[in-house]
Amino acid sequence: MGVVPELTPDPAALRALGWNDRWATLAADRPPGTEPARVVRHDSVAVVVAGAAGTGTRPIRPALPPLAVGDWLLVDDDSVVDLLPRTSLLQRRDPTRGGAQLIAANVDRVGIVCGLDRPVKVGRVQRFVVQVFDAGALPMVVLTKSDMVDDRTIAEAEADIERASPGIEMIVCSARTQHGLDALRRVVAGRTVAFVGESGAGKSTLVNALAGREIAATNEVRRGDAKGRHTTTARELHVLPGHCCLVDTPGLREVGLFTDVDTVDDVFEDVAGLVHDCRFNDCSHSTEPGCAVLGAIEEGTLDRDRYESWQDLRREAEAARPHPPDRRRS
Ligand SMILES: Nc1nc2c(ncn2[C@@H]2O[C@H](COP(=O)(O)OP(=O)(O)OP(=O)(O)O)[C@@H](O)[C@H]2O)c(=O)[nH]1
Ligand SMILES: [Zn+2]
Repeated sequence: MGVVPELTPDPAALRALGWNDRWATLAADRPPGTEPARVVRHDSVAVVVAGAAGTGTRPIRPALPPLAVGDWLLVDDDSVVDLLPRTSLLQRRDPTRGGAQLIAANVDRVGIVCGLDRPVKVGRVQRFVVQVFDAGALPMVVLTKSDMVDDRTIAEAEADIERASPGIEMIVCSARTQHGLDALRRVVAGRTVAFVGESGAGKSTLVNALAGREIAATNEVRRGDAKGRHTTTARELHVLPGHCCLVDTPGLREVGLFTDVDTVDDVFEDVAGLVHDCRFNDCSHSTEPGCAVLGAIEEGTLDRDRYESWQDLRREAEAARPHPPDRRRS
């Protein structure tokens, strides 16, 4: 169905897509003949948009800034006319060309999905946390497939994540047994939430479990190495009951940072805050006397691995050379 103005627009359909007063205000003075619609699917040449009158496909125009799933647009019968200013933008460093690759726009929360059937990679979680803060959204870790492991494995995974990313919200769940899904439902209700994580982590299965029906494609993990097969190939926004929009993303092999050093320091505030107490301004935190970082590691109040992650991610953020912060969101 096309987004055709002759049809009676259904305001409830817009609200189910995450429409609220903010968007209504931004779209109030729209050009005649245009309608608001949200990007629910993106492939490289076209977007599928959903609005009050249904869904339709629109080609991507080079004159517009790059679009992402979750964007709110003004569209007419055959083209995208305008992009409404975003509340958040999740991106990563493009692994082949450098620069930014857009993952999802206007997301409130990002669930970093980890399958408990494989070792939790805390460094990956830390990267995602930085990138989610950069986006202007709130991160949480979703430990899924709890039915496949014992309680001790779960407790160890939680402790590892807490040590690497203190204070991060965690939800343990299983799409198979439904354990923890009510807690997850409460968090996603009324929000736009993106699931990110490696292939085979269980993102699409979670989307289906939350929806109560098969809306996202899933696939068996390869036997032997617990690796996924990259079943999800396009980023897609699914509309669920309870005014929740879920963005399922293809498994990412790499999560190169596309952010600035200040964002890394904000996320690692417990480490970054210490350096002001070092005796020397140019302290390298390796051998200097009166080094607050080394002191904290010695006292056991700072985890050495977390300190090293902070340094690595800072270096990477510096090298990525993103736009200045005021131009990050369009
Ligand atoms: N036992 C169990 N298996 C699960 C659970 N969730 C997912 N799986 C299985 O894990 C495999 C991968 O799940 P998917 O949901 O396709 O993983 P994905 O993260 O979407 O993978 P990509 O689309 O490749 O990024 C499938 O065989 C699922 O059946 C769970 O809670 N318990
Ligand atoms: Zn120092």
